[in-house]
Amino acid sequence: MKKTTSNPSTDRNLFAALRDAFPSDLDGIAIETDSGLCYSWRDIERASAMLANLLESLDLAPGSRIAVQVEKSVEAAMLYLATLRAGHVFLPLNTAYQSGEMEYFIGDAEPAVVVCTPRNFGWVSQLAFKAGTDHVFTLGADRTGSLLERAAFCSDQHVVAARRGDDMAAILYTSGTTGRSKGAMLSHANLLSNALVLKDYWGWRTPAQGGDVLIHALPIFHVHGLFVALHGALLNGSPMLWQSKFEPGWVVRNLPRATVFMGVPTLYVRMLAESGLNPAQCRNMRLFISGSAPLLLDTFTEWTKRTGHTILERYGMSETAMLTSNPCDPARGERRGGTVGFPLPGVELRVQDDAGNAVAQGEIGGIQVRGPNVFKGYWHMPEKTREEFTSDGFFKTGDVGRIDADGYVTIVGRSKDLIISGGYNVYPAEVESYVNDLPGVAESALVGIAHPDFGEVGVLVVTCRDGQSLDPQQIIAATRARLANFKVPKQCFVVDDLPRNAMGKVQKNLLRDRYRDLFKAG
Ligand code: MCA
Ligand code: AMP
Repeated sequence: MKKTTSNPSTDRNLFAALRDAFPSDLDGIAIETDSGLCYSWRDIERASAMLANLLESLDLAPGSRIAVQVEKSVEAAMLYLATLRAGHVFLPLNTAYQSGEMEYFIGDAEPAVVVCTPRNFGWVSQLAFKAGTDHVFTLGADRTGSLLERAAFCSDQHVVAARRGDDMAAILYTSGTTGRSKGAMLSHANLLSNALVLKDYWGWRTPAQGGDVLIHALPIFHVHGLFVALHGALLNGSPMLWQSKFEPGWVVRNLPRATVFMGVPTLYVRMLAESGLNPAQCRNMRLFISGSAPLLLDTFTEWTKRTGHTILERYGMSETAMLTSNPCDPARGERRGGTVGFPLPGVELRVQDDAGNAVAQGEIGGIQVRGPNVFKGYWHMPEKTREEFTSDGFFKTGDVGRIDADGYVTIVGRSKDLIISGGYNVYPAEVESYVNDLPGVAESALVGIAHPDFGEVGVLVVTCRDGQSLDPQQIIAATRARLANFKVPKQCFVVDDLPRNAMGKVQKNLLRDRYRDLFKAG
């Protein structure tokens, strides 16, 4: 496990730092939801204390994993804070994951506690008990379920568990290019150092400075919504307008009440389709931030035309949280569309060729990073961890890019075989391995094709076993039955052969060319 250089400001429990930033008036509104509920800062303090006390009452070993697959709700966010507060490790899981995917995560992470939706209790609890989990609770989006019923009996006073910066705070699973998903272990200091840097870099205005208000519209089971957005607001004592599931009309209607918005490119594309989006509606907005996937130059330009605001694009990973950002402060430079800006303060970023040599400025190569935000390693995968770091401690991102003369970083592609669809990652190897096992399939290839809404989507190309026939719709239906919905190929083609190079490797670039215009309008 990699060691973080000890820094007194981040050598502590992340929750304690977030809590210190709450405004002095604890009765002010911290979160207002799209269903009209209001939570004060005191509510956050008390609810996270009660849930932390519930976790402590279970007598778990320090650093136990708390695996959570629930719909987005303020209570789910409280459970995250409570996990930090009690000194355990939060393991968020996308609600789209189905039983095969969940079985792997639970089996691999061996959580002491699993929290699922009341609807999924039957099958999730079965998987969890089989994997040795002692406690399974339920939490519904409407505040129902056994978790809150049990927490209601717990004290609302709680002393934050002492944690060192190097202690693990969360595990985020990111799929592997081959085979198994990897659990990225993030420490309190990884997350806190990143949140502190972003607070300064994005110029968060404290309540005393007129205050920021964040529209929180992203899911909270990935880095963007759970860390970048939530930590940003909490560490600044900023209220949030909270949307349980992104709906562009709601966001546009609420823009006059907000100053900061964060989204993946698909959210911007969908908001641009709203007729109510105009400069007047954005009059109080200070900052629009995009990340998780490439923001098309068209979207960047169109957004400025429609709103008068320039989107700030930044770049990060589950393993590292945020790495680069376009400037917020004009004194640092302009926001350049098509680039992801500069390495954040404290982040060292370099571009190397395959032989491990630095490329000349402006040349393309593999992006490598080092810094206090870079993760501790992959859960139970020391070999894999070693492979992904260089001997001098840089993490190989698998992204390909260049740095221009002004220092702006541009991502031009990926060396990893990954499709980013609407901000979610789809690893072709995972989908292909499932499809290859379907009756009648000889082999398959999943390629990422440009899509006007999701940026990129998976298109599946399959060949039949001799003498058999395949129905593309049935293949898609089979993937829908087993894989998270965002991994389901948007189209499937049955072909005679897959194109191969001299080494026998499938030439996915040729398939991408063949289907390039599949989703183009007109
Ligand atoms: C839903 N569908 C998708 C996706 N989402 N297909 C491909 N890619 C997706 N992302 C499917 C649904 O299953 C459905 O299929 C059909 O598309 C239409 O669903 P729709 O109702 O339009 O979708 P939605 O529920 O509105 O979701 C779209 C969404 C969502 C709001 C863009 O995908 C989303 O919240 N994305 C954000 C992801 C995110 O937060 N990523 C951050 C990762 P069918 O009709 O066939 O059933 S953190 C990260 O990447 C790093 C570290 C970073 O830098 O931030
Ligand atoms: P994940 O580890 O699932 O969070 O996905 C991280 C990956 O998302 C990175 O390695 C990049 O390939 C991609 N990514 C994140 N932000 C951006 C961005 N602004 N532009 C292009 N790719 C991005």
